[in-house]
Amino acid sequence: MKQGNVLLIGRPNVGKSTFLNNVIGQKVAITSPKPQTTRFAIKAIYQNEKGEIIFIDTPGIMKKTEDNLSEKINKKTLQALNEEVDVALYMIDHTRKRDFEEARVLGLVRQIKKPKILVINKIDIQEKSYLPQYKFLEEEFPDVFQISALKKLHIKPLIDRVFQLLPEVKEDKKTKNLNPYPVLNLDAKNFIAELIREKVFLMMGEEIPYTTTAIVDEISERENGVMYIKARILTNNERYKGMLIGAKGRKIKEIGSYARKEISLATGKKVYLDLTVEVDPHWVEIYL
Ligand SMILES: Nc1nc2c(ncn2[C@@H]2O[C@H](COP(=O)(O)OP(=O)(O)OP(=O)(O)O)[C@@H](O)[C@H]2O)c(=O)[nH]1
Ligand SMILES: [Mg+2]
Repeated sequence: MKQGNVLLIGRPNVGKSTFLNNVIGQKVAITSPKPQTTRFAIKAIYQNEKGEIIFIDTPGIMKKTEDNLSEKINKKTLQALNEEVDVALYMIDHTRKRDFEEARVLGLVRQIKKPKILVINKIDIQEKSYLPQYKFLEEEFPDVFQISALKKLHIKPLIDRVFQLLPEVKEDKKTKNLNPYPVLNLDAKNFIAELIREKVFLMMGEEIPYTTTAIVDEISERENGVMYIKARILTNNERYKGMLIGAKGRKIKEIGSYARKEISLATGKKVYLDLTVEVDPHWVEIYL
């Protein structure tokens, strides 16, 4: 069988995590239209009759910025590049112009001395395209695939090609995944915290997600079979806390209810989510 590590790399928002989820067939990485939704490398396993792929989804590399959050997140991607990689998927979004950020990612991709595939994502969008700006890349990358991660278009030929490029290993090397889900490097608490953070990314305006993180303190099963989860959203100042709570606590209720429904669906259990908002100006240093 074939087996290996496949790195997903690209600018923020190109659709790396959407691709991962749709290949695996369930949500393993959170997604949103906001940049650097992914904050650390996520490893998830995909298996079929040909073998197995350990995908490493990374945070999109951002332009150098002053705040230490994005620098810290960028570092996580740089670390992932130093891990053992058998194939790299360099994903681009043809609906966005090529720019300095893209050049920076390309520079990193060039340092990877392993087979690489250029993946042009979002081909379901036709109206707005800068594809000619990316044409020159086709000389550098022998393998080019145009896909739609969201609409699941042309994914199979890409996966087939990945398997061709992966090394052959003996059947007994098969990964024994003890997790109940395909994510290899997140436990239940961290996974649920990610789902909560996704709702903050989806339901709050531009700046707030970057000032927040989510922490799950407790998961326990109550006698009546209800899964009790105690979680906190941390933000770095009082003003954001107020916005997260909303008038009469409406916003936090909305975030909680949306998160609870998804956790319930994912676990097949009734969920009680005790969600609060706290100010912690040092969460980046502590939790990332
Ligand atoms: N139309 C369209 N939208 C897509 C496609 N793939 C992803 N998106 C959207 O693009 C946005 C970003 O997707 P993500 O999967 O979070 O992107 P990412 O590359 O993981 O981003 P970071 O984690 O921030 O680096 C989301 O709103 C997705 O729904 C696609 O094939 N077509
Ligand atoms: Mg992502």
